[in-house]
Amino acid sequence: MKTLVIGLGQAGGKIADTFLADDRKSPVPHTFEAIAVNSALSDLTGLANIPEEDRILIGETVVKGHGVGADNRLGAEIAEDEADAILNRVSKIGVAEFDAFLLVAALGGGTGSGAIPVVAKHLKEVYDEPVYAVGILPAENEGDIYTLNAARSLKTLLPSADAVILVDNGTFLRGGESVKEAYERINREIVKRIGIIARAGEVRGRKSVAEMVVDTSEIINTMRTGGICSIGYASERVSVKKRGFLSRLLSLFVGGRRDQIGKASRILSVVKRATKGRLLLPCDYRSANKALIVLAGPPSELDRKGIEKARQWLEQNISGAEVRGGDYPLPKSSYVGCVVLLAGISNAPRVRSLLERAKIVQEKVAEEPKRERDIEALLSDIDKLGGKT
Ligand SMILES: Nc1nc2c(ncn2[C@@H]2O[C@H](COP(=O)(O)OP(=O)(O)OP(=O)(O)O)[C@@H](O)[C@H]2O)c(=O)[nH]1
Ligand SMILES: [Mg+2]
Repeated sequence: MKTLVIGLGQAGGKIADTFLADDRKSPVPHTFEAIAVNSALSDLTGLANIPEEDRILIGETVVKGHGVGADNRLGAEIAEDEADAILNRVSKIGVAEFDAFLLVAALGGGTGSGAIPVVAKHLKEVYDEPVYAVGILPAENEGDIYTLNAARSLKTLLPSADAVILVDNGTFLRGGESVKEAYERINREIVKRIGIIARAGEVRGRKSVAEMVVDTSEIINTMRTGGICSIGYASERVSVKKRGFLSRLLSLFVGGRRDQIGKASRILSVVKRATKGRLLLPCDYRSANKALIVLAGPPSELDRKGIEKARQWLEQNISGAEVRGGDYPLPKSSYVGCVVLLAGISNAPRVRSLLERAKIVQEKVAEEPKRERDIEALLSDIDKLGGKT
């Protein structure tokens, strides 16, 4: 699935930049192209891979290239005012060669959080290609303003984008580690998982073609339900023996079936681990409406029956009935890796706790002007040093 990534704000820009770096090293390059949009000049200059002409500075007359300081209402206003500049760049890159847009932003900040629903809305108005979003949720300890920003941005984004893949920064923290120390790892994890899904159906220049191809329409159909999506990943090392003709012929009669059963059960166990393990957004996988499984690895390990069995297992366990599956042959790999995309999730405790906290913060913020007025009123009762008034 050829994808145009638009990174908004600092986190979005860094992740878009990582998508490009990863793409150029991959066996199927040019599956991703990327643009970065920001109101902070230094964030844009800090990018390493996105070409200069694809870095768009917005809001220069308002914030003078310094960012919006976590004010996502200002971020949204700036993006609305300068939507034309973003759309012009998109049309110059040429949308005809892309199958989908992928907008990426942290929902807790200002620029990306405010801009992401605005850009999604404008793209949907102009283009037929699906608009997907990756939204980064703040870790729980990042503070109230991030929580409120994320809740407001998410509420606006969900109806504007075709589907929203959520990532919880808090999930990936190791003991004692700060969120900042984890950024690079989280960003690589996002890019790896989405990269496998998008590249699986891209057969250009590929030596090994998949037995069960995951084509673009299957990804689009899985995400069509919209709503909240999460992505899981698990892998297992395999030893791929180089066998001669005689040994392969012999294995057809002796031990061949046992070999296949071994591979099939390995696939089922990797798929189960990817589904129940560390998802980008922790959630109850059983509440998903649709799912897509992509198995990547050496062709000899990608047992068709195993994938089918795993697909059936997931089909029986999620709330909806549509589970698609396919393989992505990587002849040189010594791992079998599995990506599971869960779409239309209705139960994610982290989203619930974020929205509950945001409601309390919103009420607190609404009360603040009243408290200020109270002090003013109290002060007016007090005489100045010089006497009355
Ligand atoms: N996963 C991840 N999260 C990040 C990264 N950089 C910042 N964040 C998170 O993003 C949120 C802040 O959003 P930013 O992207 O920095 O904000 P911005 O869009 O640039 O907006 P302003 O700086 O307010 O103009 C916080 O929750 C950070 O923890 C990153 O590289 N990766
Ligand atoms: Mg910033």
